Amino acid sequence: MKPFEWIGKYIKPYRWRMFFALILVVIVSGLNMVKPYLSGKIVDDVIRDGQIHLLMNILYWLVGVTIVKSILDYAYKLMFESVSQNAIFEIRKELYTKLQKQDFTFFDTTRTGDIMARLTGDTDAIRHFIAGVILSIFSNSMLFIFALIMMFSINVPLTLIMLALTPIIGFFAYSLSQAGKPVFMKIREQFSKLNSVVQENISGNRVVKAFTKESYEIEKFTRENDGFRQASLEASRVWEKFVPILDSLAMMMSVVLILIGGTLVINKVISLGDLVMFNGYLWALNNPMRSVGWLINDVQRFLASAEKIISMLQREPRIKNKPDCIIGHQIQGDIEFKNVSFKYEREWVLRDIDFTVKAGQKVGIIGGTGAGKTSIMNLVARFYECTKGTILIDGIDIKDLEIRTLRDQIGMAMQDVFLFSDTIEGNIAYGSPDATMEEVLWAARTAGVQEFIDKFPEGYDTIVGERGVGLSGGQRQRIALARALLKQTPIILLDDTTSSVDMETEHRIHEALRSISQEQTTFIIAHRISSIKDADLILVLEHGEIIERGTHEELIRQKGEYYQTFLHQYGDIDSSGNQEVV
Ligand code: TTP
Ligand code: MG
Repeated sequence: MKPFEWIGKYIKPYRWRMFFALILVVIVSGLNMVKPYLSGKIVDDVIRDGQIHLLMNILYWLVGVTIVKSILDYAYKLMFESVSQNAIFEIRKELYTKLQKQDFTFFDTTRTGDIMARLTGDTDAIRHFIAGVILSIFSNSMLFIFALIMMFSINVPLTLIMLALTPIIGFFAYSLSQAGKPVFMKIREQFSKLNSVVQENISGNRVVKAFTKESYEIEKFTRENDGFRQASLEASRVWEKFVPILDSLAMMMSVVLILIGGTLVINKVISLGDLVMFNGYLWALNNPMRSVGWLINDVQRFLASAEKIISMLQREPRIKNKPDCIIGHQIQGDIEFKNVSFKYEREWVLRDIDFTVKAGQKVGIIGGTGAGKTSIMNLVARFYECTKGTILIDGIDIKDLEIRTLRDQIGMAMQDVFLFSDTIEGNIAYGSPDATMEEVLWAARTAGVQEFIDKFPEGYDTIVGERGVGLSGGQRQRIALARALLKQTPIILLDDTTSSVDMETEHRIHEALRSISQEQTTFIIAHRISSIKDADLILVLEHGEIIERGTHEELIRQKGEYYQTFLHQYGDIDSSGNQEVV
């Protein structure tokens, strides 16, 4: 979609308001002609002809016109502002809604700064275009036309001469805008660099302190800060070079006018009042020419911002509902991976993954770092689509299920826990806003949140900071677990959820989990054997492949990779694999 056509869509609901505002602009431009006209009248009728009684009338007119003009000015500016604010309100809303629909791949490949820029700087460029640029183009054109009409009515040749001179101002103004363009672009770029340095520094403040890199960070900031200063100074230099030229040209036009106009007055072709009038209209000829360069820049800036916003609005997520997807299916919990292979980009991350889980069974997944455990979870929840093979839930290909139907029935505790800056209770109930306090407490007890909650004087009402600041890693994990459990879904995915809690607590949590999740199909990813040893099926993953599978006992008997891990974690106390050890 073309930017102008696109923006028209947002202005259309307010077309009458816009139309009315434009009418007011025409009236105000007309009223702007009154003052020079009356000045001419004063010179001719009052001063030359001595009709003193007209003076009061003229003054009344001047005051009246000024008041009406101010009121109308105020009214149309407000109208334009309200149209632009309403339009960008819609644009922001659409952008944000689109953002919610985007998949993991989008967020993997788009920088936060870019998304923020679309929602702030770029939408502001759109606002400026509607409230400033459109208005300015229209009102300048009106002034130009009105002034020309008035000037032609005074003297045609003089008007033609003045008109011939205006393109010179236009040319210099355009050159100024072209010279200014890269500089202003640089200012904006420098500003966004400055912003990202600050943003990263604040997010990473702990790492900065831990490695005592404060001075390095200050240096980094100073570099960008200086870049910003240089760019701004450069802009002033360009500006200061051209503005005197523009001013002098405007002055030259007055000189030419006085020269030629004066001669006409002496030769009695026009009156002195006419010359005064003419001089008054001259700015209405100059002004549009002076603005031309900036308006072109502003239009270009609008086009650039609009194109970026349009492309974000048009970007379709790869993961989306099929037109005939199954909505509202009540999941039982049978899960089957059929020859599933997967890559995020180029490298294969999972190869030929093949397993079946019956509803209510517990699956443990163990394997080294980067083996692909989290990726399996990502596929079950359809955060990414498998590259080859099929994933079936209750015999239905998950690509045929409505995304919401699927994800609403999956409780998930992710590996990198994210908590919102809200109360602990708010965080636990994030996915289940209708849950009663009893249910929240039950989830909290099961996940072991209850065990540490007394340490906080405000208990469940304690507000946790951004990303969970103020809590230990293990505490955060337990809140995330409670959040997943509270949803009471037929499928639960726990990714490394108890890695940061002590063995003792972990044991209690797993006991509690076993007692509550009889009917729930549960995936537990872990590095510790203790977390998964009771699973109905344990998958041992290595470099994206299942190298061993079975129950704990079977795997111990196989004396393979799993057995080796077991020996590492429990020592050689009982290498026969007898259960007392674990
Ligand atoms: P994971 O599936 O994240 O590996 P893991 O969960 O088994 O590892 P850990 O125990 O450390 O949690 O990653 C498998 C590979 O996929 C790894 O090489 C990194 C890559 N990968 C991506 O390229 N993009 C992603 O978003 C993720 C999650 C992984
Ligand atoms: Mg992982």
